[in-house]
Amino acid sequence: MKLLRRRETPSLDARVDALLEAAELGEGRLPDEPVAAARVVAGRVGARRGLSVEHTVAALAGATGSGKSSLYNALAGADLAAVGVTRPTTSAAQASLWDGGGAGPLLDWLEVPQRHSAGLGASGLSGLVLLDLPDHDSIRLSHRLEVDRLVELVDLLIWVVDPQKYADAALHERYLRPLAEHRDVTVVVLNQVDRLPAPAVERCLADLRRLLDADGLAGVPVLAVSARTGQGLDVLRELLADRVARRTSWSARLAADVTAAAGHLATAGTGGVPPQEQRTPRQGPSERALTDALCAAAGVPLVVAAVAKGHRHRAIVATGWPVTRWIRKFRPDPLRRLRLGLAPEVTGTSGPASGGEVVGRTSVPAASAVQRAQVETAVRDVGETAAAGLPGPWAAAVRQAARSRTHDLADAVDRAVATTSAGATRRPRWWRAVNVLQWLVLVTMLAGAACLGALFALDYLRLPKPPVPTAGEVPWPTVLLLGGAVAGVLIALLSRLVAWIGGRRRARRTARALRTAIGQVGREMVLEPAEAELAVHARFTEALNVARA
Ligand SMILES: Nc1nc2c(ncn2[C@@H]2O[C@H](COP(=O)(O)OP(=O)(O)OP(=O)(O)O)[C@@H](O)[C@H]2O)c(=O)[nH]1
Ligand SMILES: [Mg+2]
Repeated sequence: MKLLRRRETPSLDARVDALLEAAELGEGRLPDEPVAAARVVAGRVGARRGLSVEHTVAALAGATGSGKSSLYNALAGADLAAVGVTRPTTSAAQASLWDGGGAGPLLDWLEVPQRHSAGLGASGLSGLVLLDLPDHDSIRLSHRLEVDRLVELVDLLIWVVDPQKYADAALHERYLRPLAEHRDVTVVVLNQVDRLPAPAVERCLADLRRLLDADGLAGVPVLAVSARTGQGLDVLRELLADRVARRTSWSARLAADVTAAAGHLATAGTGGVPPQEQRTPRQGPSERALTDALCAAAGVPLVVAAVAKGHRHRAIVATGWPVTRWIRKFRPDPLRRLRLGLAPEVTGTSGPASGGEVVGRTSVPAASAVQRAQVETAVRDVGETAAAGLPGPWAAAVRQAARSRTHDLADAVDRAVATTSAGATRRPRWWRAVNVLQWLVLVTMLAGAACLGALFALDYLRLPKPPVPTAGEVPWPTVLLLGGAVAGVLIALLSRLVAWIGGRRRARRTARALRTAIGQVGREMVLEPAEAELAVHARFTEALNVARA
């Protein structure tokens, strides 16, 4: 049960950590203001919890003349604060302490030097630090700044209003509405009720409650009091005694601060739009389109054709008829012409993924303007797909992340092409065997030719000819010469056919490998940055959920 409750409501520490994490993740992606505010709140939590948690700082805040100082004096039971007829009267905050031992550093942190001792334990307010604040709607800027500063720091806010000005827009719009999260540490006091007839007090209270409901402060205690006659002060004292005894206002206030700061961060992140269900960018049509565009821009069809042609070219050089194959050598290797098929000179570990740099590029023609535009469109589409359903700033961050490495894309793809095509020059083992066979056949042919030459010479010199063995009618040297020639040419033609098939297969394999390698580059340089940004957003949302709990 305990465990369950802990999971439902994380500790203040856990919430602050989550808020800080969300602020960190939002840095540079969201507007600066809510990010900085979240950090300030986290700092404040650390500072306040290091000070006396045995004391509850309650501040009397309100418009000039509402009777803050009068209430302050009435609660303290002494004329500590000046109550004047000239407005505004109070210009600096002062503090009244009930059993204030140990509250010094707390008041130092609050920067309230004026302190009074209001009494000891018997009052039931032991541990209360009551502040009388200047007027929040002051004509004096210093008053407003003092109020704003302390309203951010105190544990409990007591808003003092009077029957004339309780509906004042300045109070509701500038303070109460933005502090809606702080309803657990807010009390509203309608002072000067002695100036109203009893039925009017009820009407006034009902109207005030309606306004507070509209401010998001439904359920906050609203008390009718009179500092002059003492009416309702008992109830106020009781309420304060209860809050002080609980000693939880400080943490409730900080928790509300964390909730509000997290809420502002969330609003900054979503622009008020609830995040729709997200699609994962991987395996989407946009990835395929990106790979297509990158392959086209990298000249893959050209490379694949060159792989097939290069394979056939080298096969002919290796297995052709030795008498004519040398002619081939004058023709350039189609693959080498693109500066491909050579092991790339990589100054890194290996492969395009290592980030190693290929010295010089391949000679595959650069992508056309149309192809480049298609790559750009595909990259944008990946960003759009990944950002789909994300709210404004996060969608922008994801789109930006998808584009972030576009300038390196062409080089990375070129490296992938160079590395992948390096494997396309492997020489099949049968080439060597056929080559040996070709030379054997040639030697046989030459032997036949030599024999015939010798016979011709003997004949020319009119010398007796030795008996020449025959195969049927045809003498063997002739069989060897012609048979060798025919066999050489036939072997060459057959090899060509096999090489043609092999070239086609190798081209197909290379096309697949190139597509995989280029797809990998696209994934690393476009999809993964976008996904990383999506993960940041997911962590941000998760952190905010913890912080707001
Ligand atoms: N009738 C009546 N008058 C009150 C009551 N409380 C305060 N006053 C009078 O209202 C005037 C203003 O009171 P202060 O206590 O000085 O008001 P304040 O809110 O501290 O004003 P600033 O210090 O200027 O912000 C004084 O003349 C008080 O006597 C009350 O409950 N009933
Ligand atoms: Mg005053």
